[in-house]
Amino acid sequence: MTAEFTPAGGLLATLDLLQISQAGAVLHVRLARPAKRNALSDTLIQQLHTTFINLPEGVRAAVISGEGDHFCAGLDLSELMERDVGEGVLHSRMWHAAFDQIQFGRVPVVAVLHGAVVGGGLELASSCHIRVAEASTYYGLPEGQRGLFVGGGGSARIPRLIGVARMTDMMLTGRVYDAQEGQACGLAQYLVGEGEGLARGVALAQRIAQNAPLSNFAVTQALPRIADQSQSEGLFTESLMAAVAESTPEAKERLRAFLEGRAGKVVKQP
Ligand code: 1HE
Repeated sequence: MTAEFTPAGGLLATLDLLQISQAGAVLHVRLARPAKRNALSDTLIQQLHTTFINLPEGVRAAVISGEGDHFCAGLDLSELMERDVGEGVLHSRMWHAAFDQIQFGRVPVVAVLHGAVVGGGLELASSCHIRVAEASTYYGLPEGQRGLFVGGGGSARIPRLIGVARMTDMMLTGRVYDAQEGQACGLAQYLVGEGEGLARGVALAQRIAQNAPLSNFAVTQALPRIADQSQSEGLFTESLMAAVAESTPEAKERLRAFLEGRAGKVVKQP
C-alpha cells in the first residue's frame, strides 16, 4: 500500500472488533476478529453500522477487508442458539440496517476478499459496490446445511450479481465457487494475486475519491434503484439524476477543464 494510513480517532477508535484507519479521502475498515474468522457477531454488525453512519468528514471512499486467513465466516453461529421467532426477525433487520448503510451510505465501498467469503460474509461483500478478490478467495452459502436461510440481505443482493439460478444452486447443493469462478460469474470485478488485494482496493478507492461526489452519489444511489424500476420509470429517474449531476458547479468546471485541454483523456488501462 503506498498511501500512509493512520488510525482513525474519536468514536471509530473505540470499536474493538474493527481496525479503522484513514489515508486522505480513503477509510480502511478491517474486520478484526481473526480468532473467530471474522464471524459476524451482533456487536460486529453494530460496529459496522456505527462506522458507516459516522464516516469522518473528508472521507470519499472506503475499503473493507478482513484480518487473518479469511475475509469472513458469516453469522456468528454461537449467538444463534437461543433466539425466538420475533428476535430472529429483529436480528435480520439489524443486519439489513447495517448493510443498507454500507450500500446506500455516503461513499462508495470496495471490498477486498480472501479466503472464506461465506454466508453472511458474502452478504456483507455483496452490499459493497466493488469486490476485489485475491486468488485464495472462495464463496459459499452454507445456510442450507445449517438449517438456516440468508438474513443479511443476501436474497435481494446476491441474485442481482449472479442470478437466482446460481444462488439457488449454491444454497441447495452447497456448491462453492473459487476465486476464478467467482470473477467469471460476477461475484468479484477484480481478481488479483495473493496479498495484492488491499493495494488494489485502496488504489481503486483513491481513484473513486477523485470523482465528483454527486456523480458517485448517482452511481451508488440511483443506479441500483433504476435497476429495480420499470424501463419507463427508470428512464425518467435517469433524466432527473443526470440533470442534477450536470448542473453542479463542479461538473461545469470539470467540463471546462476537458474542453480547455486541462483534463485527462480516456485511455486504455495498462
Ligand atoms: C466460528 C464461525 C462462525 C468459525 N460462527 N464461530 N458460517 C458458516 O457456516 C461457516 C463456518 N466456518 C467455517 O466453515 C470455518 O470456520 C472456516 C472455513 C470459515 C475457517 O476454517 P478454519 O479451519 O480456518 O477455522 P476453524 O478452526 O473452523 O475456526 C476457528 C474458530 O472460529 C473456531 O472457534 P474456536 O473457539 O474453536 O477456536 C470456530 O468455532 C470459530 N468460527 N466460523 C462462530 N461462523 C444473517 S444470516 C447469515 C447466515 C450465515 O452466515 S450461515 C453461515 C455461517
